[in-house]
Amino acid sequence: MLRPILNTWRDRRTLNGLWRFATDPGGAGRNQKWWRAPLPGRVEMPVPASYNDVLPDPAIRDHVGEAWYQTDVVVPASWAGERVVLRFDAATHRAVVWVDDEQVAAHEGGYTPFEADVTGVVRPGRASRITVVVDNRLAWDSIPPGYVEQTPEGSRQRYYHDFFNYAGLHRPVWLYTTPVTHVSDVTVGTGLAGTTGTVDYDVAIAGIADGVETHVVLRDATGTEVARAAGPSGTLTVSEVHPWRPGEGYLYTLDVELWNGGSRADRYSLNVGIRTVAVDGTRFLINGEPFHFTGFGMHEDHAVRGKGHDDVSMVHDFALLDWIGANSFRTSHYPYAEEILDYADRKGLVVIDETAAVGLNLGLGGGILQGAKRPTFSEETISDATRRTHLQAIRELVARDKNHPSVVLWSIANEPESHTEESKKYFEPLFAEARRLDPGRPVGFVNMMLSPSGECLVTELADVVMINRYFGWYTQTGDLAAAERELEADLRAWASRHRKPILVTEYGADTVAGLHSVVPQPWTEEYQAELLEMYHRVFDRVEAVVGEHVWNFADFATSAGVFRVEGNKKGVFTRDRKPKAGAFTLRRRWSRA
Ligand code: GCB
Repeated sequence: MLRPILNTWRDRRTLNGLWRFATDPGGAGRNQKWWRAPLPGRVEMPVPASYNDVLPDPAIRDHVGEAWYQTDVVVPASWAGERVVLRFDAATHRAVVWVDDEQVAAHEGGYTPFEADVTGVVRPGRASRITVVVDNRLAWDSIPPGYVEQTPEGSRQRYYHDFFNYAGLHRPVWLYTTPVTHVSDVTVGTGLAGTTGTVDYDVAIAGIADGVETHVVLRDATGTEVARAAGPSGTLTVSEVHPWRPGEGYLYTLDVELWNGGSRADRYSLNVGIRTVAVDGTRFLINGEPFHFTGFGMHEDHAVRGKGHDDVSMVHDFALLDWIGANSFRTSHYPYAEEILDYADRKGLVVIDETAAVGLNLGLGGGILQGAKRPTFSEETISDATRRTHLQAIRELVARDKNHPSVVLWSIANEPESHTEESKKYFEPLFAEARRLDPGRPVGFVNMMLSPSGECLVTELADVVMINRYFGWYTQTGDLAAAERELEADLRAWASRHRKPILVTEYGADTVAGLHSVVPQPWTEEYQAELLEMYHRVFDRVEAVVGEHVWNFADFATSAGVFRVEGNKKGVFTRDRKPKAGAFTLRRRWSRA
C-alpha cells in the first residue's frame, strides 16, 4: 500500500489537529447515528495521539468500547476531476468511517493503514464532515487478543500482553488525490552481484485507460539517472552500485510514470535501497556479510500522547540509538508508524518488523481467569477466527512494509504458546503465507523462556531463532552467577539443536532510575548494568548468537499490576529519555568499533 505523496500529479493534506471527541460507553452513537450531526459534548482531542492520557479523566483513560472523532474539511475546488482518497495511517484497534452520512470504510487492526476512495462522496469546493468511531476492545479473535469482563463497576479490558492498551487515531489522517488512471502499487526486490545491483520491479495500475504505458527511471542520490525501463514489470541493472548497508542508508529513487497519449498521467516516486538479506547456517547476512544485531525492543510510548506518532520524539530516539551504538531495533509488539521505517531507511538502521500478535499465551495468565487455566488454542480462546485476523495482519504488514530496505526480517508473533501440537498447527499456515507474500526476507517468531529449545515446536518453522530471556530477573532473581550458567546452557542447547542464527530479542531487568547499591540488588541501576554485562559475556562465548536486543529502549506504560512500578521499568532510558547506568554499559560495548 503506497503512502500519499506530493508532486505535480498528486496532492495531499493531513487532517491532523483537534477533532471533536466523545467516548461512548453505552454504545449510543451507532443507534443515534452520531455521524449525522456534530458529536455531543464539547471535548476536543488532538490527532494523532492516544486519547487515554490527554485529559486527566479516569473515564477516558480506562474507557472500554467505542470512541468517536469528528472533523470538518473543505475539499479544495482544484481537486475536481481527481480521484480523492481518505486515509488513516492507524486507528486502534478497529474503526468505521463516515463522510457526511455515508459509511466509506471499516477496518480491523490498530497498526496498519486503510483508506477509502471518496471521490463520489466529497464535493470539491464544499465542506464535508468526517466521523470515525474507534473501538479499543480486544477479543479472542482480535490481534492482539484479549477479553472484556463485565464487573459491577462496568466493563474491564483484560489482555495477556505487557503494555498499556492505548487507543485512538495514533497516526496522521490524510486526504489526498491521485489521477483517475494511477499507480496503485509498486513492489521492488533487489539483488547484488559484485559491483552490479539489480532492482526487480512490479507496478500495479488502477483505473486503466486504453494505451497507458509504464516507464520507470532509477536515479541515484544525486538525482542522476542510472537505469530505465518500460513496461509494468521488469529488472533494472545498476553498474557500480552503491548498496544500502547498515549504518549507511544510501537510497536510490524509483520514479514510476504512467504515460497516456504522449503525456505523463501519473508519477509515483519510491525510495529504493539496494541490498540483500540471507540466512546461511548460523550467520545472518546483509549484502553477503555477517551482521550482528545490536539494539533494542522498543515501544511507541510517550507521556501524554501514548502511542501517538511525533517526529520530534522519533528524531530524538534515533539520535539516542546512534549515541548508544545501536544498529537495529524490533518493532515490538506491533507495526510502527511508516515515518519511522522511512527514517530507518535513510539512517541505515536495521529493523525486525513485527505484527501485533502478542499475548497468544494463556499459560502465563491463568490466575486472572478466576483461577481456571484455559487452553491457549481452543474454540473459545485463540481459534481459527483469531488465525484469520492474524493472517490478515501479516498481509497488511507485508503490503505496507515490503519495500523498506531497513526491514530485514519479519516477526510474525511475540511469545505465543509454542510447545504444543496446536501451536504448531496454528503457525504453519502463517509462516507459509509470510513466505508466499515475501520470498525475499527471512521469517521468524519470538520464543518465550517457558518453551526451551527441546520443547518448542514452532522454531523449526522459522528461518532464525528469536528468544526472549530473563535469567537473573524472573528466574535466579538477584543471583547473576546462577543466571549466567543457565543462560549459557540455554543458548548452547538452541545452538546445537537448530543450527540457525540466534537473536536474543529481549534481555534485561526492571530498574528504577536513581536506585543504587554497592552489592547486586535487583531494581538498582548497578544491577541492570551488571546483568547486561553478564549476558554479553555469554553471548561472546556462543558463536551462533548474532543479535542482542535489550528489553527495553525506554520505560513504558503498562496496565496496573504488582509487578509494575508505574509501568515497565526495563528501559535503559527513562520514559522521558534520561540514561540509566546501563545505557553507558551498552554504549561502551556497542560503540567500540
Ligand atoms: C516479555 C515480553 C515483553 C514484556 C517483557 C517483560 O517477554 O515480550 O512484552 O514487557 O517480557 O518486561 O516482562
